[in-house]
Amino acid sequence: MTEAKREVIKTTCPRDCYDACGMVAVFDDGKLRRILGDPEHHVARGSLCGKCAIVYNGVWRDPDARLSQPLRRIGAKGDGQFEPITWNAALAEIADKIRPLMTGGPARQVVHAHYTGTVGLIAGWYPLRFFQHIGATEIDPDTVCNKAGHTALELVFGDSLEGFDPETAKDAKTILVWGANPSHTAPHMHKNWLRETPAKIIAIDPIAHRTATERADLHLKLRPGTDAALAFGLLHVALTKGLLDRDFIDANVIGFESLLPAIKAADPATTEALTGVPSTLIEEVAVAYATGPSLLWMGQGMQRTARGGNAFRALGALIALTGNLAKPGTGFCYMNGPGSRNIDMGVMVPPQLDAGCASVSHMDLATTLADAENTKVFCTWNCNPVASSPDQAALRAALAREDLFTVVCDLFETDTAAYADIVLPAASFLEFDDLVAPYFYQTLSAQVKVQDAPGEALPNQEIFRRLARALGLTEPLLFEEDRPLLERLVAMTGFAGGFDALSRVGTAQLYSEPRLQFADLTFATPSGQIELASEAALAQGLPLVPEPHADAALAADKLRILSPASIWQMNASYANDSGILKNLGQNAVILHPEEARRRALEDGDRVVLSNAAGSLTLGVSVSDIAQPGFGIVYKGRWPTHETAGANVNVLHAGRKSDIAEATSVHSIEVSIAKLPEAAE
Ligand SMILES: Nc1nc2c(c(=O)[nH]1)N[C@H]1C(S)=C(S)[C@@H](COP(=O)(O)OP(=O)(O)OC[C@H]3O[C@@H](n4cnc5c(=O)[nH]c(N)nc54)[C@H](O)[C@@H]3O)O[C@H]1N2
Ligand SMILES: Nc1nc2c(c(=O)[nH]1)N[C@H]1C(S)=C(S)[C@@H](COP(=O)(O)OP(=O)(O)OC[C@H]3O[C@@H](n4cnc5c(=O)[nH]c(N)nc54)[C@H](O)[C@@H]3O)O[C@H]1N2
Ligand code: SF4
Ligand SMILES: [Mo]
Repeated sequence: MTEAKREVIKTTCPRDCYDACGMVAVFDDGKLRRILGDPEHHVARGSLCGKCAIVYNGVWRDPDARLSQPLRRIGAKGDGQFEPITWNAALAEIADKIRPLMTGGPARQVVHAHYTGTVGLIAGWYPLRFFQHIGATEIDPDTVCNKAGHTALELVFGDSLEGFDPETAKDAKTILVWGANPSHTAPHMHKNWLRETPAKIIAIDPIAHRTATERADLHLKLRPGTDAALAFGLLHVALTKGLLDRDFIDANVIGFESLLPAIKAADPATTEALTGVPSTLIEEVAVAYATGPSLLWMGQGMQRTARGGNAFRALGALIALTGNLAKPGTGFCYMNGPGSRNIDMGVMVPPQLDAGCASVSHMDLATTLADAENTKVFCTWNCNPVASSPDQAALRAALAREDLFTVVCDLFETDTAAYADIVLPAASFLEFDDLVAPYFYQTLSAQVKVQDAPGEALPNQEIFRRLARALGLTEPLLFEEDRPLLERLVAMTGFAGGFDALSRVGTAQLYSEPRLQFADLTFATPSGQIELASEAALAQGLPLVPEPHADAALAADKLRILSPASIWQMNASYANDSGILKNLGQNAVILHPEEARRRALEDGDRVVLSNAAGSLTLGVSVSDIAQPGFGIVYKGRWPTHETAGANVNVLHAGRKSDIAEATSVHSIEVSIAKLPEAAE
């Protein structure tokens, strides 16, 4: 027997994930066998996360499961009945709908929603050129995810997109993981980065997730929505123990005096009463963090609350007043944007293309789509709103509008695609070249084609080039090819040898030494300093300084619902893989044993969660990873797979956070009622 000739191609996972794993596609005799973690990649170290190991060798490579041809609707909206059509016919039909909206100024009646289905720099950004050029209305992508945090950090530090360099963990004595769950959302950081650092790890999260239980030396199990009060409590201890950094404050910080009264009032007993965190732990963590050097990982989960922006500003005060910045082993990380590698995304979306676009919060998606006068065409790409966006019932009703022409561009026939007039099949990251700028490490990675796209599926960028052509547009930037763009983006980072050289190594380490965040101590705020007191905030209708806010406890008959990331799904991507579905089991609300007892509920009971936005029937799962006062329902199920035809977003009315009209999905309140057996 002769041995198969084995070859590998390196590529990169472009999911919206901190890890950005290097991968290898393994070929035997020229046939693609498996997608594995790249053994040479510093993060993956030979293994993908459990979910990607399943789907990249499952539904993502199953040509029968993928969309492979453009489709035209033949049934009622929402039924998902389609007939295949040619690309030319599909694009001509879409162009016929858009063209009349382009006369006389920006085509704002064309509304588009997108997000991070892929974070590839080309496939994630290129289509924006088209929508900017025609002057469409954009559903502001970050408002469904992390915009409150971005805006708050911009107010305080002038920048939210340059975080600490993870390489500096070797210099840190303490790492706070605050409102993030790496065990689910950054699995290799949980597995390796947090295990290998010599620093003391402190998790601050209402949920006893695996990072809190397996990696952390201490876990502050605060009540949801009480982060700002906790930050002030930590500052109180630091103040009384003389651990504030007066030199740093004098040189760099505006607003310390305005915050002092609230800091003085936030003694440990008061803070314990507000947050539920024992005062001894508050003191211990305050000393550890303030003594430093300390890193602060600012999770996206914790700003998805009604006062999430205020909470982030309060954390900004904690960082600044303890001087945990601009020294080895200090800093905060919300995320590292492409700019931390000198990549100017203005190259991808040149500002001069903007023909007068409008922007609407994702919290207003359903009402925007229901507005027949102002919304005529709706296009989604890189996202699945029916599964992931708020106000699910209202959104479905709006999408059912006969006079709304809907175009859905995806890899799969999602719940959103079921409402499309035209479905456009997208190629996946395995099927074309692209670049990934990871948002934790400040590295640069190549995404390399390892197989052909199924049928006639095309990369996002090619789809929108063809649509521009069908519309008769002539702006050259709408037709720029991928390759020169890839080369320009690589060149900006200073990596020598271009895209081909990068493809050979997979991931490039661009810096030889850990970088210092805000090394030159200049801040892009109006004053050039760290603004704890912010006139810009006042102008936005916010308080001048952050407040020690803690959400009040709910009435006894109400329950707060947190719906964070599941270990088996990537947002609502992956829930159509049979292996994933098997691992997920039945959808449930997780309740603490005490909470379950109080409501006379047991494991396996069926309950209805309801509020003004909608209702959802779920099983009960009793576990002490929750606390009394809230339940956990993981995000990411496909509504169509659920008996109720809905997922947790049917309970989210689209309530906005205090800053930037962003999501407050972790502030959902519901009533909970037990279903009699056999009812439903
Ligand atoms: N209840 C609740 N809801 C939430 C959240 C929560 O915490 N709780 N989190 C929110 C957050 S943080 C986010 S970011 C959003 C995410 O919400 P979405 O952006 O809607 O994310 P997904 O549901 O994963 O949808 C991504 C889609 O992109 C498709 N896709 C992948 N690659 C490509 C490609 O190359 N081209 C095209 N055209 N499509 C592609 C995938 O098949 C998938 O259908 O959800 C939000 N919703
Ligand atoms: N497996 C997996 N990985 C993912 C995703 C996924 O869906 N699945 N989604 C990706 C995306 S789009 C994003 S934005 C990131 C998000 O990454 P993370 O921020 O890590 O994820 P989340 O799961 O949204 O929320 C993290 C934590 O916030 C906590 N939290 C909720 N309310 C509060 C509060 O009031 N205070 C505090 N302190 N904590 C609170 C939750 O208990 C949860 O443990 O993950 C990315 N990675
Ligand atoms: S989703 Fe994240 S952990 Fe999983 S393979 Fe991709 S980058 Fe790695
Ligand atoms: Mo997100």
